[in-house]
Amino acid sequence: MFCYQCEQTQHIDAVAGCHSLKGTCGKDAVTSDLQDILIHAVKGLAQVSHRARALGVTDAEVDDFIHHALFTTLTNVNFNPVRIELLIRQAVALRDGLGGKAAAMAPVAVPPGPARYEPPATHAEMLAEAASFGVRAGVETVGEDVIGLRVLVLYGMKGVAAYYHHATVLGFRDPAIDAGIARILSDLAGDPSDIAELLALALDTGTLNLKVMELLDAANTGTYGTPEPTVVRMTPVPGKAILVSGHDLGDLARILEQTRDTGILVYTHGELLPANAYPALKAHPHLAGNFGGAWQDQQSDFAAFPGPVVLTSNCLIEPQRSYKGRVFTAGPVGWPGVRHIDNGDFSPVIQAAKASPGFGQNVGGGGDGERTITIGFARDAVMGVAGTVIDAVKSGAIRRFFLIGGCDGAAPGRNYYTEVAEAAPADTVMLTLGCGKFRINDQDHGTIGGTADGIPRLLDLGQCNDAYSAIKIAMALADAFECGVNDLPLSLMVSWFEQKATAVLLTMLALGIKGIHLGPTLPAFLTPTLLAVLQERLDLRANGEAAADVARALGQA
Ligand code: FS2
Ligand code: SF4
Repeated sequence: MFCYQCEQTQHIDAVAGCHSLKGTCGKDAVTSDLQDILIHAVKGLAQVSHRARALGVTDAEVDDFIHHALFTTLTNVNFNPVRIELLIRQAVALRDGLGGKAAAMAPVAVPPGPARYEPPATHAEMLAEAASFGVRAGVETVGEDVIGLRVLVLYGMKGVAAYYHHATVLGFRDPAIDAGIARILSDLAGDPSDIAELLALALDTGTLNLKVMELLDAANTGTYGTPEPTVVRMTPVPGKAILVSGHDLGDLARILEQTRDTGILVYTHGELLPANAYPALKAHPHLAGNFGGAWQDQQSDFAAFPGPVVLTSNCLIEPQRSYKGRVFTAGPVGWPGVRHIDNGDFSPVIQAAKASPGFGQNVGGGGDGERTITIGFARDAVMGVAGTVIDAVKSGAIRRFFLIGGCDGAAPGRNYYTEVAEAAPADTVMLTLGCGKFRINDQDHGTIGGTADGIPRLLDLGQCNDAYSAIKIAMALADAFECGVNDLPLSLMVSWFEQKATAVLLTMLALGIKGIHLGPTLPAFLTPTLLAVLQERLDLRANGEAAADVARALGQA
């Protein structure tokens, strides 16, 4: 196996990457190799889909398969080699079916490369070929920079696929996005080696991702309403309970509907915390609040939860024996031996909740009392008070905005984001999003001016999927001040972990947003040459010491 797609990749040898028997995330070598083959097969499907589209032949099943299959290969999503192998064979079957339909319209030459992949009959034979499909195959010929750019595009496309998947399961799709995904993957299938061409492909990926994030925003708000500032209970209440983790609002909505009037309470976990701010979801009286913290805390959170846990997307960590029997996966997620719900019917979860003890009468009665936090400052909530915010900037009451957040992880360097929030002075506003918010949302940061009705100093924009809100707020502020986004009093302290963050980074680069601090460490696949290009063109910065970075942002250093 070789994988270096996420921030927690291993740094043991000269080339950083997980390449022993198991990655840091718990992905084993067989699953990793099969995921490489799946990517190869999906590229082949995209080659055929791209060419078929030119003949007017499209297939929604193929389009859906592509983003679903890519999503299964994201960090912390699917660890089940049996399901990955099935997807490989399905990709080839769909490719051949689509190729046949296209050939009926006009003779189509099957392009060289992944479109000609034929999976061997046996699992062992399939694995024996895996090395030739690894992300670093051919590095001796094309060099590290070309490989780095190819994977930058591939990982960005994985993020695009994940966001698009969340939109399509709510019934929102866009033929132009399907075409864009097929085109970029098809281009990648040709193993481009020209640096300028690859840079253009990376920016195309960022531009496509902006479209996808816009569609996902429309899907979430169109289906569940516009998030509104909401006080969320963080301590549980007595009763039978289900915990829902991941990002998928649709699965959470289905669970809420299917548990209506059963007496079972539903709690969010991790990246589903923002779901509590959507009007149509919080209207369910049995959405009882949030339990636990970010994904990296799940082993203690899930062990302590007295009921079933549903993972609707990343991030899944190896379930411990003490709670594995209560874990369910849904959608693209998988772990061997963990029950999977793939038809939207959560009855097995409800049965498990009824059979579990639930929270007893003494729950939440500890010394801390009831804990709450306020969330729901997506773009409409922030822009609803735009006049007040703009006046506060003009009067000097708000000196600067800091966007602090993104994907989180367990690495010690991630304390940087807590330290940035601590160092940010009282006349600054912090925007946060993603699971990185859990580093800063358990403290009271007060309000601008310190008054009860002042602008809160910490505004939670939502999931990492809501990076679109942050971009729209920045653009609206730039319009209001008649300047460019790069001229705003705004510093971007972005934490990255997995491939959705790569997609968002490419979007920011495509928009020409400069001066992003990216950490806690820079992606291992970005070579020194590529980093130099990004630093020169976009002033991409590595994290320094938190207080010094804040002082520099404020012009004090
Ligand atoms: Fe967090 Fe994990 Fe949201 Fe990333 S729950 S790091 O994949 O998607 O942010
Ligand atoms: Fe390693 Fe990250 Fe790949 Fe897992 S996803 S194998 S931790 S680089």
